[in-house]
Amino acid sequence: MSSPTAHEPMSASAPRRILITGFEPFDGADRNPSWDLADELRRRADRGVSTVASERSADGESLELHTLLLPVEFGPAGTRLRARLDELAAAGEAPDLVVALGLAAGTEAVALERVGLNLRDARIPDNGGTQPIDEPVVDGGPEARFATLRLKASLARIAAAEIPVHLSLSAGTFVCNDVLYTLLDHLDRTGADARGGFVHVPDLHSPDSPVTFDQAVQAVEMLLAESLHPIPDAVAAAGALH
Ligand code: PCA
Repeated sequence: MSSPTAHEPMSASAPRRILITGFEPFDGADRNPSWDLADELRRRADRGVSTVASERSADGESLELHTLLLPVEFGPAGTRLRARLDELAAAGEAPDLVVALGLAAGTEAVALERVGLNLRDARIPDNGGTQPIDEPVVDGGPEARFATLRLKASLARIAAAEIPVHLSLSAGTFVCNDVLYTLLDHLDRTGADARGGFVHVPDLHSPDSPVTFDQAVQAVEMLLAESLHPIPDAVAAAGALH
């Protein structure tokens, strides 16, 4: 292949593709900020104003950001995500990066999730009325799967922007964990060349939220930008004692 010349568009290469998921409202709420966040990330990518779009275009690459709204239901959430990933792969549009977003009400920071557990244990029924207790997400699957995003590089960058953020060792055992585990399982089993992971956000619509909606947008864009780099994660101590 010849290298681009002044007459060729810089973004002639295949676009970098990202899939972002968010959830429907649950537990009596009328909105879920995770979906509003996904939608805003898409709008910004479409307008070419996102951090990740501008960093890619500086490297001569274009960006395509797709979104998917997931039901807060054990089973259907993972099934819908798998179906969309299969559909994109069949169309030759498999994403390079898949990041699922969810609400963790009452938390103090953007949480970059490290681990998906093969465990369903619901404190409340899901939106379909199902309340599994101590069941696996995937029968016979490994006990845990680790996110493959560049979490430590992202953590450092987000923290440097003074946005409250931390690495989290548990996405809980409700539908968010289900989606994280299912996503990592699917990428692994299909041999997809994609990084995947999950971000929990506080209730961004609450006036008391410790993180503003705009900060959450910035944080996720930094995570996307860092995770599109085809290099290993940063090596930095960010472990926890508990
Ligand atoms: N949060 C829930 C499920 C949907 C969402 O936004 C969770 O943390 O499992």
